[in-house]
Amino acid sequence: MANLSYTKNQLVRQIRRKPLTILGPITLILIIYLFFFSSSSSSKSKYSYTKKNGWFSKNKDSLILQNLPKNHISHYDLNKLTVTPDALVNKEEVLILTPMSKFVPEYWANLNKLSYDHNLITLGFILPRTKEGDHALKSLESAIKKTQSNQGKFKKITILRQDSNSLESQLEKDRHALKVQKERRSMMALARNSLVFSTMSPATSWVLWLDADIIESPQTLLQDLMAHDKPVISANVYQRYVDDKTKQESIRPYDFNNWVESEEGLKIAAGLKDDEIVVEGYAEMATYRPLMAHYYDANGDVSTEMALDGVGGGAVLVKADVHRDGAMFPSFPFYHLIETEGFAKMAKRLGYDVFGLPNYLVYHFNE
Ligand SMILES: Nc1nc2c(ncn2[C@@H]2O[C@H](COP(=O)(O)OP(=O)(O)O)[C@@H](O)[C@H]2O)c(=O)[nH]1
Ligand SMILES: [Mg+2]
Repeated sequence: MANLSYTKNQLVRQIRRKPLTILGPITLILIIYLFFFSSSSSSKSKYSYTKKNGWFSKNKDSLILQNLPKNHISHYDLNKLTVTPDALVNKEEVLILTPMSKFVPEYWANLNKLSYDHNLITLGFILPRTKEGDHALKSLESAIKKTQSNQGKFKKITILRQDSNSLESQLEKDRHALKVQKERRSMMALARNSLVFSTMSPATSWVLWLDADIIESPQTLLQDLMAHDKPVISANVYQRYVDDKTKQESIRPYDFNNWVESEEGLKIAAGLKDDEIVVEGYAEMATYRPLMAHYYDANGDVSTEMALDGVGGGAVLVKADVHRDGAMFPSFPFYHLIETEGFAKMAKRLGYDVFGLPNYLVYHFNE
């Protein structure tokens, strides 16, 4: 008893003489406790879902509001994800997706020359599980190693190996040309869907579909397409070749899947069975659709836009929200369309406009 009152008196005297030596550490411990435990103690649930807007909260204005606990929960506010014609200024992330059966070095060189900030670019590939795919994978991996050890490396690269069928296994079978086309396009659709659904992140603003055999484009491809601020916009895919007669280098249209629907096309579709598709470029199915490939004007304005109903997959820029809303590549007849043409239809059914740039050329490899 005597000891206790002695200690108490000593303490009171100490506080009177040098208050800071005792009260200082206590106040400090109190502040630390409040800082770390205030948010969890104030909410009833284990984790807090409220925005931290206090003095000390980190990333107050960033996309990731808070990561709790120990990064087990990531919060992304899709309202803060911008998709604007000023994409580079706004540091918008782009996902470039390529289904790849062959590795074409010129494609890789062209990709590396893109002038959009590579720190904002993620790449995604899907390769078929075939011998050709094995070969492409080796070349792609060694190209990636070189690029990623240099300046200008990409933010992230994902390579997927396809679990669905691909053309090699289908070649032996004897089929009607149109049927083969349907099978081939439907396999491509599955590959594209696997690719986009496995690689798109909550931070993706734009998705560029770029085929592995597009070997030449303007360095400003991304910025140029973004500037149009369209949900879906396709470049015009041409091909360089040497004219047999004149021996002159020339260009010719390559991709006929960028088209505008026609009365004739609709009439053909109306007469088809549920599981049948319309494919462009077959004499058996003359659709008389206006094809963007034929609207190229060498003297025309490169930024001329053209509303489309079908797109190819050569070089198409898509606002990521179009995919997020559910637009994918139907592997089944969707309004009698599949793959990229079915995608355009689906985007339109979701309320998005689809455009093409007839005078803006990218070039397909010439085998
Ligand atoms: N993952 C995957 N990609 C493929 C397959 N077949 C073709 N590709 C790629 O898909 C894109 C379009 O195919 P391609 O044969 O060039 O079509 P085309 O240009 O319309 O004749 C290209 O990037 C090809 O490398 C396949 O079976 N699986
Ligand atoms: Mg091709």
